[in-house]
Amino acid sequence: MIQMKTPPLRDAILRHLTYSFGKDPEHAILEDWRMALSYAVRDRIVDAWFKATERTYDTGAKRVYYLSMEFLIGRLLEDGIVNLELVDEAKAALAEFSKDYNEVLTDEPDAALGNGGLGRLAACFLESLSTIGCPAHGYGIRYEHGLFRQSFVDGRQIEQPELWLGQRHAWEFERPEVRYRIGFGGHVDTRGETVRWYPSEEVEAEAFDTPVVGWKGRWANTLRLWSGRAIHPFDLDAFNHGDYAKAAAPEALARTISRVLYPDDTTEQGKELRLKQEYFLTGAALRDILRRFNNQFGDLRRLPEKVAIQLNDTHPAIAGPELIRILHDERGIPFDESMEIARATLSYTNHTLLPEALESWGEALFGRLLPRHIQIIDQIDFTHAQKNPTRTQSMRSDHQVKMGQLSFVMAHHVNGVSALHTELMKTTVFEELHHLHPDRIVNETNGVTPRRWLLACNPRLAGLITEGIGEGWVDDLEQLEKLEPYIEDAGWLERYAGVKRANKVELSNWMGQAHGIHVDPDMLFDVQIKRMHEYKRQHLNILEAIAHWQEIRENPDAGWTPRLKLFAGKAAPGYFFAKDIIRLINDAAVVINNDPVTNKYLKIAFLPNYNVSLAERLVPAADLSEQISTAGKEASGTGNMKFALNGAPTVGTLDGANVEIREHVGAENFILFGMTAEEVMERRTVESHAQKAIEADPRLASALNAIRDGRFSPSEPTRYHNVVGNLEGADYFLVCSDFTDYWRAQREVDTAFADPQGWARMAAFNTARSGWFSSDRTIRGYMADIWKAKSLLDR
Ligand code: F58
Repeated sequence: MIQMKTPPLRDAILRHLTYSFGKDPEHAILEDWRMALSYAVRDRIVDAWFKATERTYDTGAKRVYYLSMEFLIGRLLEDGIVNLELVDEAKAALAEFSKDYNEVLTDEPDAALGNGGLGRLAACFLESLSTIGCPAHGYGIRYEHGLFRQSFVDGRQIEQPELWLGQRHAWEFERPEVRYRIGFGGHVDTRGETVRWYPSEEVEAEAFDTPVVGWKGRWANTLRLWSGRAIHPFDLDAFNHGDYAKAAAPEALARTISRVLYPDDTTEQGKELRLKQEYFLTGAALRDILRRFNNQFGDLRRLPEKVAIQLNDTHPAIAGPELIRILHDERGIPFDESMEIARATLSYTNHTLLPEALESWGEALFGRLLPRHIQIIDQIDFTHAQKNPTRTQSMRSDHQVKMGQLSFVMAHHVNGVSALHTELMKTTVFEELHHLHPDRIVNETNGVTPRRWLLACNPRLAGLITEGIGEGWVDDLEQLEKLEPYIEDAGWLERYAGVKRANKVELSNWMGQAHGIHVDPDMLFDVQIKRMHEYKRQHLNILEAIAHWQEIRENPDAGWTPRLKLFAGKAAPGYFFAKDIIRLINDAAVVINNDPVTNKYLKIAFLPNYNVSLAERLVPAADLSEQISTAGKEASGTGNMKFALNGAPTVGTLDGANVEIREHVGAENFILFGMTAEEVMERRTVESHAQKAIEADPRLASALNAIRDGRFSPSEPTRYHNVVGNLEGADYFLVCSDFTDYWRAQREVDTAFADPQGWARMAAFNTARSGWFSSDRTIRGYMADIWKAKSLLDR
């Protein structure tokens, strides 16, 4: 490899400004500066990247492939700067040109190539894989439009297309030489033992690579995203006949496949495209993996020894049948052996037990798009049934292809994402398969990368920590426990509280400037930020706020703890109930914030367009973390970990990773409420459970009445009848039944927050004891228990 001397960052910026972008400092616009700095940082990442690639080849090490329909990476410039420890140098270099560091960083669009936790987890994992030095690739889709942009008009969610590629993007390398043909439809030809699939439609997948650098630039892996292209991009004949639309049609059609990220709703037409996207990603990734394997090792029987493929949920589950198809149909390996090789290579992570979120495909659609794969699935199913004669459930029932069953059977390990969720997998969706394969389900509780979610987003706290215990915590987060003795030191605790206060001031200023929302930073910042979903129960939160408001009005001088309730989150465009909840929160905010009697004590704000960058602002400034899902429904949660780490105690149920957070930080530093998963199942069997809860709690009844009477929607009093009707009726997520205890827990919070030192202690214990929730720990778990992969860094 050619070794070049690394120029000072300042010189590199200037060089790129001049020669990559053709601008001098006088004429450069903000975007030019952002691009020049990004290229200067990227150059250094590339050096680490080449070294890592070379070492992986030289050692012949096993490689990990993480297949995911989503990578919610957000902005990348700060990530690179922080991991390469260039913060001071970058600030100084920009200052020389009178440019503000933060302004340059925030010029970068937030790449929202994911919906929520599942996609963000994939991004944290990539960073941890690089920090650990495990050879790995992420494979995904290069969506032209990520998750929609959200704004509010009269409190209602409006969706607009997201345009992250509308500005210049600094991080990807186009690989025009890496292209694969991906087919759909057509027919299957069987001649004796030989089976061949002849697709009727083909598109090309083209690779775009983004290097992902780990801590201190010791290692870098690749995120390879596929973009759709037409094989024959242009119909010259049509063009010559003057039909310009027809001439451009092949290109438009092929590009549709990587055009937009699915925002989690399902129309029939949309479903076909989604299935195509899933096969597009998986087919391209497998060809690429096998090409690389073939170049280095050859013998396909060694695939499981050198390759571990992780399926992020069932979305890439077609990998099982596709790998068998390649091994058997194309390479001539007997079916059963192909199935065993595939199974020994694949593993699957489950992220949800919600029945409506478990993927299944109508067999007519599936068979039409993937005629050979549906045959292979039947053969997998048959083989599995023969080996397990007591089996009752099949991969095909009710004219549906069940992707969860397929993924389970085709994986050597299946993991849950928190301890509770893993146990529930064994007793609910995968009960039968678990009994047949008792060693297959394992737990790998989620984690978050401390580089982004503490060091980068909360520099004040990171500084205080490093001052006390050194910087070892950054890639060994459990070292945070060394902070515990400091918590007993009143002076240190005051500084810890000062950090939080400064973060709150910074957030308040930003909210004022960006959104015209003015708040007092001494209020308790109570934050619920996540996708909008009934099981996450944002409506429980707003109901409690309304009840609280009513109580303050009745007795304004009772010494209330001032509180700001902050919300952010997007609802799937077709999820009307969730959109009603957004509107209700916004409507309630108008009335409550304008109430002169109460607004010293209670304010509500819903910040639009929640994304990774907004989370990075909110997490460091939160006093209280709302994790209030119906027990048994949130597989893990990862926002809960970010808040705990940054010193916001949780008010929460015993759900997902909340359970483990409470165990780690200590029950006295966690505000628990609500039914357990077991009690939830029991409660559902109680007739009129919601009515009973309402009759027993006048505060709840009164809050529901206010909503029903149009107190927050005077121009349209019936606006929330559907919401109230649902809560008083089926109330599947048990909002009413958990209300009273939630109310009690919130008053416990009020009392605790009124003692600033006591609260700071709780917060600091949350930080000191959250080290276990690093995604480095999670990835080490996957490496040891599932992938059997090793780090190539000498430590
Ligand atoms: C989330 N799932 C879980 N799905 O809800 C959360 O508890 C967990 O912490 C996280 O995964 C990581 O394990 C999730 O984010 C999605 O966004 C789906 C994407 C595809 C469409 C349906 C939603």
